Amino acid sequence: MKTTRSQQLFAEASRYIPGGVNSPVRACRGVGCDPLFIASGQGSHITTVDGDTLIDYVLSWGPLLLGHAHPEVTKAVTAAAAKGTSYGAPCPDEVLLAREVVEAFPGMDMVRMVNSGTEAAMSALRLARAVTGRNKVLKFIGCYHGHADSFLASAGSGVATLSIPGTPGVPEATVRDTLLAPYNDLGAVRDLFDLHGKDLAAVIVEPVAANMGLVLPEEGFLKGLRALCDSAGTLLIIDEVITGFRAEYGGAQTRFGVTPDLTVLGKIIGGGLPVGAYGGKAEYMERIAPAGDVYQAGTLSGNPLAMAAGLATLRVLKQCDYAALEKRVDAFATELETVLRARGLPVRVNRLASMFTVFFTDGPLRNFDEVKSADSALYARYFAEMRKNGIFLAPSPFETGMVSFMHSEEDFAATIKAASRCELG
Ligand code: HOZ
Repeated sequence: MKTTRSQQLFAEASRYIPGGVNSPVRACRGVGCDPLFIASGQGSHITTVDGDTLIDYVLSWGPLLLGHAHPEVTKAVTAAAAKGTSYGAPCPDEVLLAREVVEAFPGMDMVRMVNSGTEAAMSALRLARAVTGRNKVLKFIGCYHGHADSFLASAGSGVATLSIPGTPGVPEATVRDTLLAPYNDLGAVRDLFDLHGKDLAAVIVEPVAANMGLVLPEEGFLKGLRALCDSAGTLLIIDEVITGFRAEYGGAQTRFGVTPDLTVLGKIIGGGLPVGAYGGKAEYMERIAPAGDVYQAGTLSGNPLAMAAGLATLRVLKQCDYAALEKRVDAFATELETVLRARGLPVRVNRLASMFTVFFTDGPLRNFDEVKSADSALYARYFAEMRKNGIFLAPSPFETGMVSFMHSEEDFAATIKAASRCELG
């Protein structure tokens, strides 16, 4: 069989880059395939270096809610680039984007821009530790908050995809400070508060878990966390890297009516360029240097290109009809589930707003253990078959499908058709 350009590039990449990729999940090991190398993206589609065009439900793992190369975003980035790519000094768009972000989230008075979700989560935890004078953090099994030491224990996303067991390279003391509870299990959280409440700096949670596939919070879960944090003087950090400006404009915290002490953001606020941010109440945020004594810095933070892309993205999103997109995604997910079930497969398609995940199971999906009981070998076959039929899905059962405002009814119909045809036996 002829070697494709993607295969050639992957072979060459593997000589120079560990595993041939710059982030593990995209290597597609979780589904037993080689990665496709992408030449371009437009709207809801990507085109590979071999000239194949696919409907894209990865969307760079979430930021492209406006699809690839949206004209407003491209115009803003191009104009910014013409004026220089980095100053290492403040620029006007930083102020505008900060105001836009602060106004979108009810409990947020101030925000600090960084370069990735990992950096944002790591910095938010440092701030929570400084504010409380405590060290421990509680995270949920299967949730992913980037790759900082404190968050790698039982993490979702690539850690789950590659079944990486512990966290080699993470000091034992750091591991000891990370407490773990199953997602949606308030009882387990309560037990940990009973034992460690006075040492607990923060609880960090994905308000909708999106790094173990899409798992929804049960009624009362997020509010229960808020109440427990209040009773122990622990800060609640809501990680909206995936859900911010996607679950709705003001994020999942607005949708579920829970105000955190600190919010972690990424993806969409950079419109596809590398950005993260963390924000919250002024009394906490003013502890950050140079206003306060908690050090955190970055030459590329508030980068003019990234700020321009984020600002253009949020301005367009503000005019978008989120409810209409959610209704369309819901109908699409229902049809997808029906088509796959009609083939005799156990299947559930979880969905919320413009996110969805196909799980090959009939069982409940409340936490990572239940997610793991879904048939991941079947997901791998489904992924490969769909890709052959022009549909680009997350190359792991522990990730979430993303839809953009650019996805059309024709895209959905083509996806359903591919699902009804793919060979899964
Ligand atoms: N952590 C990303 C998904 N939640 C995957 C990033 C990548 O491999 O590109």
